[in-house]
Amino acid sequence: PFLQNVLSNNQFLNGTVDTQFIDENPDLFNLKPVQNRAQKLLHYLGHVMVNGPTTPIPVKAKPSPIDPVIPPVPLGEPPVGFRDVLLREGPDGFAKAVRAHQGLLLMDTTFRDAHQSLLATRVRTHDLKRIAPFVAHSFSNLFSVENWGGATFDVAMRFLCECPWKRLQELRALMPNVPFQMLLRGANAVGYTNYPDNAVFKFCEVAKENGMDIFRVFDSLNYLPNMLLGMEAAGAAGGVVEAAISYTGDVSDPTRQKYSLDYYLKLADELVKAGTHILCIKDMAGLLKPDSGRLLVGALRDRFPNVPIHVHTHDTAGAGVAAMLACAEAGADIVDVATICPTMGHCVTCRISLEKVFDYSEYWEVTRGLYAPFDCTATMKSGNADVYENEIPGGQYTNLHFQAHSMGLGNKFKEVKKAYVEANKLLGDLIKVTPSSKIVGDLAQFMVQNALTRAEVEERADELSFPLSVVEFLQGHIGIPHGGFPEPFRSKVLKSLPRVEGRPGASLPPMDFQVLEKQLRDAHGDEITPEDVMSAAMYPKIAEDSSTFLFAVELERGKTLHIKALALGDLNKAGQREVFFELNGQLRSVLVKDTV
Ligand code: 3PY
Ligand code: ZN
Repeated sequence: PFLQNVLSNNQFLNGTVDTQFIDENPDLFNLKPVQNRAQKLLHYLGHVMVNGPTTPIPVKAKPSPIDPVIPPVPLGEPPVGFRDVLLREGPDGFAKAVRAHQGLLLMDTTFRDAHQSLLATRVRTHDLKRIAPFVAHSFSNLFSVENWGGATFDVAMRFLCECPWKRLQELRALMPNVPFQMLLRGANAVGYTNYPDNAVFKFCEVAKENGMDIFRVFDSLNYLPNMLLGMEAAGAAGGVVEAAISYTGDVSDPTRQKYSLDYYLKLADELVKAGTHILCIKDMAGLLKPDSGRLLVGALRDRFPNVPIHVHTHDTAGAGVAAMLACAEAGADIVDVATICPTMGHCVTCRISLEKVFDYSEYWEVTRGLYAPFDCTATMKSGNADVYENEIPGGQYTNLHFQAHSMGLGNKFKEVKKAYVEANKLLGDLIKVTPSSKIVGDLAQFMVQNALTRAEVEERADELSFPLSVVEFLQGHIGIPHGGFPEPFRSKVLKSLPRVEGRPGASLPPMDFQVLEKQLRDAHGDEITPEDVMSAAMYPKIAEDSSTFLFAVELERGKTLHIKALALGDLNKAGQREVFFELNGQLRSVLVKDTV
């Protein structure tokens, strides 16, 4: 409005403007407020709550209009499953029963890792809940359903305006018989950097109270002190501890010996010594070829005859099913599957009704269509064996591809992947998984953007302005990589910057949950739960912005709207939903067309 006023001012238009102009024309400041800003904002929020976020996306794909068919579920309680053993006998008895079980067991990753990798983590609680009773009734003999942790916590709050805790509670109520499994990033919990120790312990405690059973604990550098911390936290909470060794390189390749068979076996020794209930090989990039899987799992089986072995993979190159079957033959007790990849349908050896698998796959095939704009297949049309070279983990592979397309740099993806290989070498050949994979990715993008080769980066390391994540990694913020930090690169980048000695969490001051809770109560009223406190502990800014809490929107200086999302109404005949808000203490509602 100020500019409009200026542009319609005669004196201004005549060009007779002097320094007195502003003082002599107070009318310039008669700014009419834009009307209905609050109502527009409520409409926008209502739209996001009903139809999901409208993230700018690089593809024209629209959500499919076809409604998923929810397969029928018999009346009554679902059959008894492995969770019954866990509740009766505790984590030790559960691990014994798993090891004693004849035949291969499955973990279904559809509720977490599969959509994290293929649909940008966007599957909403709504679609998970619709199929949950069917899973409980039809697949009661699953080892577990992986449905929480990893990136889902962050994405639920950041993009879906959902409370991750509510998701866990609701699924627990619908699937009482199947163990739930989550991915805990060790000392990084469900975040991207190390938290104080007490935050990791408290997080596990609250997760267990909300129904979590099995904690897959990894560290992005396989840094043992961080892994032990996460394992201790999960164990102290009463959870089943599944220590996961992140796999990279190729154990069967004599020329790739930084991560050799001996390296993995020694790490496994430490994890078993620390009392892990289950040992996991976490092949987050899908690098485990059948021969390597046979070699690694066979050696672990011989060494630890009593410890259940669980193998996780991705199907980036298309060899996932072959690798999992090789691991099973070599003695793995549990492998991971999804309705999508490696498909559950292939695992016909697993005493799961094929007919039920068909219904399940059909539900997800159609539901997947609802997420078409986020589907990696929108831009990625084939398997990618180049993952054996670049070792990019599944979720990051699709993410980087998507990002390159969003920026109109689809043709640069190959360059980004090549730079990723070089960045990894610069950093000393790391295990690459969240968050170390992001650090390598940030360095790769920095190299592409600035057209720098590895040799140039090495030579000019003391003068370049590296991404913060790279600097912090070199400072030791997420732990110490196998083989130590790369020198002289590290010293050249850091110069006199401080270095963290040893395990980062050990030198972080404990988090004060009482203070945090009080801050939340002061800002949002008394309905703050321990779960809200944990959300704020993990992601202070995002939890604040998420619909779990009150929004405070400052329209202009001194004019703040306090908005609380209250409820979503049922679908009316016109295909709309009424969305209820509290706006500055008063009840308001908007009607929003449900386009999903
Ligand atoms: C995560 O950390 O979210 C992962 O899925 C790592 O593989
Ligand atoms: Zn994975």
